[in-house]
Amino acid sequence: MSLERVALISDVHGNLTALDAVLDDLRRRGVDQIVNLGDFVGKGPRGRQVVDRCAEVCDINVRGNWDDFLPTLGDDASPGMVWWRDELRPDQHEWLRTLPLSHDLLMSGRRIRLFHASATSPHVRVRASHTAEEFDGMFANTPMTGDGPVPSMVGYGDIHETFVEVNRGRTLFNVGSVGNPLDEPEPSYVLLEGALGEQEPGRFSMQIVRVPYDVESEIAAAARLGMLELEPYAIELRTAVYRGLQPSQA
Ligand SMILES: [Mn+2]
Repeated sequence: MSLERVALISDVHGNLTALDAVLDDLRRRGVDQIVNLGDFVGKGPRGRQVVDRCAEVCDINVRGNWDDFLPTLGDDASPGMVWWRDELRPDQHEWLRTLPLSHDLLMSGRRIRLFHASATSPHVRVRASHTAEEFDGMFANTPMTGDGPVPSMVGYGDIHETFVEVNRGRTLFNVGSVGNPLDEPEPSYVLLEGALGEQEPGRFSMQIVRVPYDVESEIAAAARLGMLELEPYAIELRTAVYRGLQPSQA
């Protein structure tokens, strides 16, 4: 029996060069479904094209924290934020705000729950080094996730850092980031292989895939488009060092 392949991508953050490299990799491998865990916009220069591309090619799109707050910002926000907000079309502001916050998959008997940051909210962050309570919370039903069967696997984005943790029959994993990876500079995504919709346990695998792309061409596009906060973006893409941890550029 042939198995299905589901790709989980996240945190594209307006980096169209990285997204296209990952989509090309997906086409070559052959996937049956693409699920995007959110943060389409902000930080990078081409949120508008990224939203359009994802709306077209992803089967499921989930809302991230940036997708949730960016469209609601007023003109008193920082100039960088206003630039990212206004780079999007009004219909995209609306589209982002209507995306679901959680998505459940059944694959080879595994109940897999997917969301952006945590079962509480896209704005509540759970780091790779977390407490036991935070781990439990990722598997719990909440007003955000609804009352479906509780998952045995949970996948998320938000922290831009891949990891897999198995603890007493429950697997928590992070798919990392396509457009703004902070564990290493190469974009990551997760590929699940199994029998989609199948209740009985069966063949199953998950892998973390890394895709090289043209970082300098992405930075040049940001410069050409006049994106603000260019320097911290360039350092993040080249070195995977988060802007909050970069030496001050005062
Ligand atoms: Mn993000």
